[in-house]
Amino acid sequence: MSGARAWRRGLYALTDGSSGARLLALAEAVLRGGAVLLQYRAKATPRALRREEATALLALCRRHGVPLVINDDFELAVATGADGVHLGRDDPPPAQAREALGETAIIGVSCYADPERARAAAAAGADYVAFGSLFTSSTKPSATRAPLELLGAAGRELDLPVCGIGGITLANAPQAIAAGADLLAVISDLTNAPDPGPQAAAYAALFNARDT
Ligand code: TZP
Ligand code: MG
Repeated sequence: MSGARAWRRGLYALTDGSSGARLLALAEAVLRGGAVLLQYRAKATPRALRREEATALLALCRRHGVPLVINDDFELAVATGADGVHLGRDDPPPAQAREALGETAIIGVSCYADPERARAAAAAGADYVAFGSLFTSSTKPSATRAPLELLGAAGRELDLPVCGIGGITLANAPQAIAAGADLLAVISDLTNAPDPGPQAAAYAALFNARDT
């Protein structure tokens, strides 16, 4: 992916299950705003439509030089040519996704609040590890809570970007970054914003402020 935006540090925008024009407008806005990575997360969307949507999002991501990661379904990533997959405990193991997607694919693994799971993911070739929910999430209220300290500890131990997820807002994002998050995975604080574009830009600025 020559010309690709560096994806290892910054805003990781996740789609919210919407479809059609709303989905594409959301994706376009957050990409314009400066998201470094986009995840297609559409757990309730029928399979045929998922393929259509992933294909449309991939075209959009290519225009912005941003990788597209598919949640759960590495076969959809293979079928559409998306850049990677994000896997949780109910999904196939990272090694199986690597086999199917190849060496250059981005494979992310949910580690909840479990550093041992992050070690195993790193050993299995994950490209980033995610911890959360860091804060109370309206999208996934039942999610395990993960202490912020896990972010820094994992970053120091593993040579991988560390992603924080769950209940992240512009108000608490600086705390997560200070604790060691390289990537902030966000849904509702983007989709609930009056305009997701400037909201994404405000997240991007949090990282830029620390980088300079
Ligand atoms: N995993 C832990 S919390 C969460 C996921 C997928 C949802 C994140 O959404 P939000 O709206 O940013 O809290
Ligand atoms: Mg999953």
